[in-house]
Amino acid sequence: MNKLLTALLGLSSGLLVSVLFFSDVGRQNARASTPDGELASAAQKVYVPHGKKDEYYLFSSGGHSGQLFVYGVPSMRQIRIVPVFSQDAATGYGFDDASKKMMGGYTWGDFHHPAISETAGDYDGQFLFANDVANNRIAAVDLSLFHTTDILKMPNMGGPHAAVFVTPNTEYIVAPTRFARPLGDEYAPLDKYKEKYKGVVTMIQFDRAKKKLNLAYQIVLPPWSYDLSDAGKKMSDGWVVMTTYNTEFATTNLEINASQKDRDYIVMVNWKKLEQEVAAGKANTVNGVKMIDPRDVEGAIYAIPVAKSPHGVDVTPDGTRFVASGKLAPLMTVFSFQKAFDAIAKKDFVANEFGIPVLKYESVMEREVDPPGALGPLHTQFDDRGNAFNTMFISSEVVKWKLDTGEVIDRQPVFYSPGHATAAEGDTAAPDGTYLITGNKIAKDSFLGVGPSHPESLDLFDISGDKMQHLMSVPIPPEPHYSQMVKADKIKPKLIYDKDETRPDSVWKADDARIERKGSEVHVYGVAMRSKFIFDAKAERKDSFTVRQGDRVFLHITNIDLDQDITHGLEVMDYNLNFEIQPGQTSTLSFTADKSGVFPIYCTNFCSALHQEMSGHLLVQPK
Ligand code: CUK
Ligand code: CUA
Repeated sequence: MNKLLTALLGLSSGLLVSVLFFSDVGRQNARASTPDGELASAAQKVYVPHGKKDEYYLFSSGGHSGQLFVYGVPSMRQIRIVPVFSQDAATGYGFDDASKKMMGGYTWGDFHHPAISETAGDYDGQFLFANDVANNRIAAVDLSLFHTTDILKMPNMGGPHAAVFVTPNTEYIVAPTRFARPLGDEYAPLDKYKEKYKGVVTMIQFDRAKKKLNLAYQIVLPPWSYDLSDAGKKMSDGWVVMTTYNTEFATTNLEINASQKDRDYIVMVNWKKLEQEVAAGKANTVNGVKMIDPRDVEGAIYAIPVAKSPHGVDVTPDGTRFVASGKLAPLMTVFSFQKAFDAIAKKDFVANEFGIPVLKYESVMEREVDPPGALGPLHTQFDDRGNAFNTMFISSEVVKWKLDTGEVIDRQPVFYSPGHATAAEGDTAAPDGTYLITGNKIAKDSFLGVGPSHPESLDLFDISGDKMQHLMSVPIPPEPHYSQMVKADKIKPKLIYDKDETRPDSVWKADDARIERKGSEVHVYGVAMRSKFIFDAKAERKDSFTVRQGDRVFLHITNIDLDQDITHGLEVMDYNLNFEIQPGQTSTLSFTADKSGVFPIYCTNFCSALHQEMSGHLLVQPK
């Protein structure tokens, strides 16, 4: 870690450690001396008594846990963990047939950036999209059920880190890659990096009615690393901006070799133009996906020089500008879309890199914002009064500044080392300007010790005044990258599964529970209800069933308790099986009964006073 930071700053590691150390002591002292009145005001602002609900949902990425964490703001109570890319024992996600198939053989993911579906540049609260940087997948979560409904595997990609960002009407979910790789899963030695390796952006469409993700087309790019991206809105609608690093084409020791040049690039791509060209049949097919080279399309791609190895790039709520965060350069750079459009019209190019026209920095840059001593800017968020908020990873603070003038208005310490920040509705066309949350990588002394590794944390700020007020810190499992904060009334959770979610294998009446044998396949169409399982309505013991060793068993279980929060679970002892069935839901879990004997089945989700009695037996007759 220190080595990395040293490389970032070009400081000796001893000096760097002391910089960090002194700044932390300063923070601890500042915190200890907070006046009682301020503490009481902070406590009052986060206290949500029972019977009242939070104002906002916070949907936080779970990083390498692969899951989605749901919090209420301002209480910061964790309400739910929604399994997305990783198996989850409690719900049976990744174990039941449908979710197992959706996960495509993977058992985990690395989820960095959630994106709520948008209509007219505003969160519409219907779906949330997630990226898996490790296994090149994008997921869709249905926010009425808080359930992952689809996962799409993307070919030709090398880790969709700069994903996912939606265009203003969710026309596309945009997923640029982090690592360049040879296209079509081909082999090519690293010596051939510049010729054979490619960067790729995947454009995905989402069918809201079918709740399905579809690969639309891919854009092939130079073998740079694409770090973050954002979609234009209003006057910049139709464009996507992306930060790059490693324009040095380093293939080893990146901490040094990818930080050589003073400038990397922002890449601007016009997806509306590319969409037309793809529709006109101008794309090749690589690995089964339509792929277009934007250099073949006039006006589709430009590069803008930016301070070396930038991290976040964020489009302002009005869509007129985008802010790049320096990471290795201690400054934020504000670029103007209008200036970029003018420079393009005037062909104000300074170079051509890999066939991409490079716009003149001075022609597109509007201002550089360089607060003294603020180090490691990573991400930018916005309020409704023309202010921007930047996380500073190294100097461990949030900086509030005016977009129009670059004037720094406030700086507040963060505990510690923030990555992203999330403002209320902060990346929409209409931010709220109420709360800001930082996702912190280091907790150090903040909480009771739990061994050598500490939790990550979230810091909550009230940003409604001129000065930000730190309200509280909460520990969070790894790893908070980006999150989104959406007004609570935009989310419309269902109380029970709809009948239209019903599948052919649902059973709605206990009397219809039955067992059908097809050769060596045994299909159990059963129900779960308070406080029993009924697998076979005609059997003497309705809650038990018998199969032969080696049979393939399919448990299709419907929870017929159509009542809020009456969830059942079903385990099969010694078979390593458990899954959950929510009210009105039908789930299928299949397994091979390869062990003979008697295997108790019980409900794993405490559902009634007679929950302990909710049980039965699987009997497996030996061969
Ligand atoms: S990244 Cu984590 S701090 Cu993956 Cu969005 Cu910037
Ligand atoms: Cu059903 Cu416990």
